[in-house]
Amino acid sequence: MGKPIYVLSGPNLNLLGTREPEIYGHQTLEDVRVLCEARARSLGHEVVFRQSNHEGVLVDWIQEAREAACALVINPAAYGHTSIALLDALKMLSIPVVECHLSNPAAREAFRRETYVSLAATGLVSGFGANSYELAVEAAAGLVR
Ligand code: CA2
Repeated sequence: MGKPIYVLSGPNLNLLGTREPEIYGHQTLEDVRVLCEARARSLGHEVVFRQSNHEGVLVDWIQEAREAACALVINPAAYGHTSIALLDALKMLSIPVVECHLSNPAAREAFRRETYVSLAATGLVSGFGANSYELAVEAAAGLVR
C-alpha cells in the first residue's frame, strides 16, 4: 500500500448531520469517513481522515501532506471563502488536490461563489452531499500516478 489520500474537513463540519439537513444532508462526518474509507479501499488506497475548526491546524496538515500523502481531498468549509493561508499552503503541494463541498456553493449566497481554495485545486466536486466526498476520493485516486 502506498501513501494515503488525506481527506481534510474545515470548521463546523464536526457538527454535520445535526442541522440544516435540507442543505447538507442527514449523514454525520463519521458516516462520511466510513464512505471515504470504503471507496478508497476499493481503489487500493488508505485515507487519513481529519477535521479541524482551526485554520492553522489545517495549514499544518496540508504541509504534512506534502510528504505523507499521495493526494489531498479538502472541504475547507467557510475557510475556502476567506483563507489565503490555506491557499498558500495548498500551492506548495505537488500532489493532486480535489476540493469538495457537500452543497453547491455556486448556487447559494454570493459570498460563497468564490473560493480561494479553487485557485490551487486540480478539480472540484460539489453539491452531492456526502457523496461529494466519495466522488472526490475517487477523482483523487484517479489522479495518482
Ligand atoms: O457545502 C459545503 O460543504 C460547505 O463547505 C459547508 C460550509 C459552508 O460555509 C461552505 O460555503 C460550503 C459550512 C459548514 C457548516 O457545517 C455544518 C455543520 C452542521 C451541519 C451542517 C453543516
